[in-house]
Amino acid sequence: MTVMKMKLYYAETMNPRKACAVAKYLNAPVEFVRVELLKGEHKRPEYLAKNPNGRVPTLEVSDDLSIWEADAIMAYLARFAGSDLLPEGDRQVEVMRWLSWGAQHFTRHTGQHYFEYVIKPWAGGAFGPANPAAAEEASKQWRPNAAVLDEHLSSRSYLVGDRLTIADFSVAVTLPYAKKAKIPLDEFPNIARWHDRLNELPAWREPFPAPVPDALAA
Ligand SMILES: N[C@@H](CCC(=O)N[C@@H](CS)C(=O)NCC(=O)O)C(=O)O
Repeated sequence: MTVMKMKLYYAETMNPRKACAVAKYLNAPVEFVRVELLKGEHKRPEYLAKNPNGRVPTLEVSDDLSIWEADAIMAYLARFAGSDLLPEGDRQVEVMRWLSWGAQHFTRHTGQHYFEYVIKPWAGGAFGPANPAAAEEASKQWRPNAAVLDEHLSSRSYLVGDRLTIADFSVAVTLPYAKKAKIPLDEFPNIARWHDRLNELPAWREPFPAPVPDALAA
């Protein structure tokens, strides 16, 4: 195995945002490598060898270890740093619960808004025009789930044990885009307050190492 500096392959989109924010928050020893999605760099054989899904982010740890899935990359970076962003014991189980819930019940729907109002305009017609009906349907599915999170946050500052963890970085990932993506965040004041608190972190506000193209800006 060749020892090398870890490389974090990213684009300025929502899933890499999690990995970049945690890398920046932890001041992790990674080299950021920008992947140009509109040029299809993520579908080239050399990239597919690191991540057969052809998606970003990917963390290349060594010649024979590449980690894909943003949540797993955050967990790896937290463990690497010995950080409480990934706590031990029961709190780790709680983190896993929120990661799973976020993917299945929260970001699944807010991600539809992000796709309609951020990704489609950015992709310049490759996915067609924004579909407001699809976003409205996503909001409908999202509201009962958002109500669960809003209630959870009514007596807490963060999702788990009242300390910042990777669960916060994960579940909140679409919220920087709430206005642009027309996510009805105003209906859930505790979620909005929680996100305001995350916005106090420079690593959350500006997770990417280079300027973000206007179309992808939060
Ligand atoms: N579940 C994956 C999703 C990764 C993902 O879909 N990334 C998007 C950018 S946000 C991507 O690479 N899209 C390009 C494609 O699917 O071709 C993760 O959490 O890392």
